[in-house]
Amino acid sequence: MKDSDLQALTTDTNNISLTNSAELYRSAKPGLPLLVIDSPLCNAVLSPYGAQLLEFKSKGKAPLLWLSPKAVFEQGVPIRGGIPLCAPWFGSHPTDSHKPNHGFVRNNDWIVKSIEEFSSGEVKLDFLFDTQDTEAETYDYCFQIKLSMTLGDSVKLALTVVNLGDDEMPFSWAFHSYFAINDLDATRVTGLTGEEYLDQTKALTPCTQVNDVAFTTEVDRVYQDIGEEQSIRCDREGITIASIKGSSCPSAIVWNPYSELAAKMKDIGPNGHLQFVCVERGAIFDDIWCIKSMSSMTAELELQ
Ligand code: TA6
Repeated sequence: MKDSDLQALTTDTNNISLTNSAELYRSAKPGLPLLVIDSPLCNAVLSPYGAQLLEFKSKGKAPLLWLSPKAVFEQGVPIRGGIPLCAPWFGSHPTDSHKPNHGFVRNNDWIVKSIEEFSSGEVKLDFLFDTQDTEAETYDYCFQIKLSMTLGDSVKLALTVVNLGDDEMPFSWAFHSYFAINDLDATRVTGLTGEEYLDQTKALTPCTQVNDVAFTTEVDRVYQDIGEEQSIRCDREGITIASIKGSSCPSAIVWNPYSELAAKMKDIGPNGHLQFVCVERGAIFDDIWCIKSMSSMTAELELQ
């Protein structure tokens, strides 16, 4: 999407401005265009590249999301932090290891279809991704994704995927949300106790989540067919850092790379793992969506 198209969309709004990652985050030029929201209810930064919410803070509250200080703002590279959307596959491609991890929609430009401001103070942005507009990728299926974000006291995401092809389409996806924390030892994820999970650090060994999820080593767990709500808590302070509520998001993934892996990842780096946990919601593995020809499926997620 051209900067001039984005400029045209933002000039009519009171609370949204267009800026560039090179200026905002002192990232390498030319950087990526970003939308900056300063509304009565929240502050947020979004990237049309990946249709990714990068920062979100409702007024009077702590920042909800973590954006890596080492994030790269460059075409072809996913932005580390915020809420990347992984799709149409999760993790490595099922048959071709050369294809990008977590699919290609987080690594491509989306169209900003509309920006609306409501008298309630909420701001709604509609993003569109269409495989027919994406020359960079060849893919067996033809689809459109509509992603609506309503930003106010909370983040409301609504995802609709339309299968434009003649055959049924498998579609794996996840909102790979990075939540900001400041006390990893005391951080717990609730709402998954008693659930079965596949441990990605142990070649997908099946395990049972005995207590709330704690982080004393690398955690990379896939829970399937789970309940709607989880939360992230800080036990030491006795506070809830984030609430996560999904509808038609049957899977959850909980990830923290811990010290060794974080240090090896260029866009996280040493001690970066102390600043975030990922609690992702979507439809992966056995929960994968199968969308009939010319049909759609929809999911919603609310974070606050
Ligand atoms: O969701 C957890 C995970 O799949 C981990 O296995 C880890 O690799 C992480 O995502 C980050 O993946 P990325 O491709 O963004 O580096």
